Amino acid sequence: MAQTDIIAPQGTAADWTIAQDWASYTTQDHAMWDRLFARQTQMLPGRAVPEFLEGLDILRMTKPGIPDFAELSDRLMQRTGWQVIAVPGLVPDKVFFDHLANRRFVAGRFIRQPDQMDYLQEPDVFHDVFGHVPLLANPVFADYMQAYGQGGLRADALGSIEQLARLYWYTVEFGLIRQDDGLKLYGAGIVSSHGESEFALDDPSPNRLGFDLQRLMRTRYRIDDYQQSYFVIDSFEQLLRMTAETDFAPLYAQLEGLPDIETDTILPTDRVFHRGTQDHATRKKEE
Ligand code: HBI
Ligand code: FE
Repeated sequence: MAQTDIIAPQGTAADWTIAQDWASYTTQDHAMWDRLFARQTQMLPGRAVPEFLEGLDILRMTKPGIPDFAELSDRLMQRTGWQVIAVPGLVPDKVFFDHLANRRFVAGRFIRQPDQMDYLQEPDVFHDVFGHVPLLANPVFADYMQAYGQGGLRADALGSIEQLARLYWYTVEFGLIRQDDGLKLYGAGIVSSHGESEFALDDPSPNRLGFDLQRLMRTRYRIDDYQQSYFVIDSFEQLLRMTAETDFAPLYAQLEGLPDIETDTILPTDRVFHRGTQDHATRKKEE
């Protein structure tokens, strides 16, 4: 995202936050949340990492209707010191990183319309809150998100946001994790999507590859369709350790000399959990 539009729009605070104005949601808005919530909570047991489902309970997100950010923040604050604050839509990278570095998660306040059940251009409150917030109740994941924000501010200074954004994309948004009983979902973009929560885990099309920081930072990603490759971590501790303890500056310098990796490529050095057929992407291209 361009960093020229750093001045907050009118009616928005300098840090881009707005009031959630929970009272102004309509009955239809709450009903849309409930519909999406029911669909996903039916889908996710056994597929999502247990910490995600536990987060829904811990934060009482099982209560019907769009969550009130103030109430949610109270619970989250007690648990891990995070807050949820409302923004009008996508915010500039630097603003986004600064909030994360201070343990504030920014969330859209609007909810999708009935004709957008399955596809959205900008993150709405269901993606942001249902998808992202439950894991913020997990102390290790909560620390990872903060470390990512701090890393973002450093990457911004080094001109390497693109590389760091790939880390976010392939972990926070579209990450898979390996457990004793198989792969599980934890990425917010997956768990908030009905189609992708099936596709990412069960479809033969996409690659499922072991997480490797440098490799992942070279890998392009798709914003228009399901991912062609997913990356599998061993644990949230691995993610936190790597992000908090690695000096990314030499890594960025190394990456400058290396070409990007396409979204469907498998390298000889990859740890392959599943070699994708890429049928889904091929089919889409032929359409
Ligand atoms: N703004 N509201 C919002 N939500 C995001 O996820 C977001 C953003 N701005 C920038 C941004 N993400 C990117 O910097 C990250 O995906 C890396
Ligand atoms: Fe997201």
